[in-house]
Amino acid sequence: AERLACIRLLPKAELHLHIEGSLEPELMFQLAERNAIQLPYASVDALRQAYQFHNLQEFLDLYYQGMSVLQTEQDFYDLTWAYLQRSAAEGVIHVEIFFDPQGHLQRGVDFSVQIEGIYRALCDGETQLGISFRLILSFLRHLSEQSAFETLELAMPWLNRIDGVGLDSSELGHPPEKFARVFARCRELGLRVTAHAGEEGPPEYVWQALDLLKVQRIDHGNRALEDEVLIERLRNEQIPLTVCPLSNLKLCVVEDMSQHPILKLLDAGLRVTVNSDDPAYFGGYLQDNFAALLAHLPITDAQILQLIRNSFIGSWLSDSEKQACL
Ligand code: ES4
Ligand code: ZN
Repeated sequence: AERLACIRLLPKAELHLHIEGSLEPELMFQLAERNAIQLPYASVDALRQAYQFHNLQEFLDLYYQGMSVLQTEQDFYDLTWAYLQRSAAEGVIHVEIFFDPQGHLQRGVDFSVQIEGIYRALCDGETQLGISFRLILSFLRHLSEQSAFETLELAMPWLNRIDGVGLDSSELGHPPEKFARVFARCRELGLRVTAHAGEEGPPEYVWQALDLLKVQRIDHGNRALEDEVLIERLRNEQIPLTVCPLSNLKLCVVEDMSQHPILKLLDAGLRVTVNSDDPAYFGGYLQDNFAALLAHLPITDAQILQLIRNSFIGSWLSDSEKQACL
């Protein structure tokens, strides 16, 4: 309990957070009512009951359904502001958040509505809560390369507010190579690049993310452990891994928290960070993820400090901003 109190007080960064995945059932119902949308659940409790997943796809089905209540700029603001308030209370001082524009465009919600709401909350978070931020446009990998290019085109007027791009959604069957040309264009535009890889997908997808997308981070990366040569590559280049313990548990990427590979990844010398991914769906925010590690793994104080330090080293803050946090 004392160690957890210390973790809460330490300044931390979160690098892997889908803002739509921070939509708590209570807010989902409020927004549904505000927008006259009928949810297929009788109550907040009934909705929470449904959060039992056997794999990534079962989660994604509810995640895309849940985000359908987000309609107005104010909805995106309220969503983002709620996440920032919770994070500030846990000692988070820097966030790098994903948003999924295609998940909203498909429903007729303009790019400008999404980004104006999210960005205004992020700016308020910086001034009122002292949380610095980066914003990451994530492409849905189950959609086509063309859809990703079209989304990038819609983002062009807003590139001054977007720091980088990511790649998320259904991993199996949608290898990084599908988006090599999109990511090349993004890099030409000066955007930073990251991709989900090795969550459910094989080590080959992590190789592709590195070699074809030329990513600066790997989101998840658990399955890299199946490939010694890949581990050596990740260690040599000190590629940050944004690991998400509670997410891995809820999506059955690991059988039990005591089986989580995070200590193996750390012991292999990789730049591992702890993140909450979709906290409203997976049972907790950053602090809850640390609590789960402490409860189920023989993690040392030095390892905890390393994870927290890695969250700044692996961030997209400038070197001088990082120095101020380390
Ligand atoms: C996601 Cl956990 C996870 N994996 C892949 N895509 C996602 N989108 C939101 N959460
Ligand atoms: Zn994720």
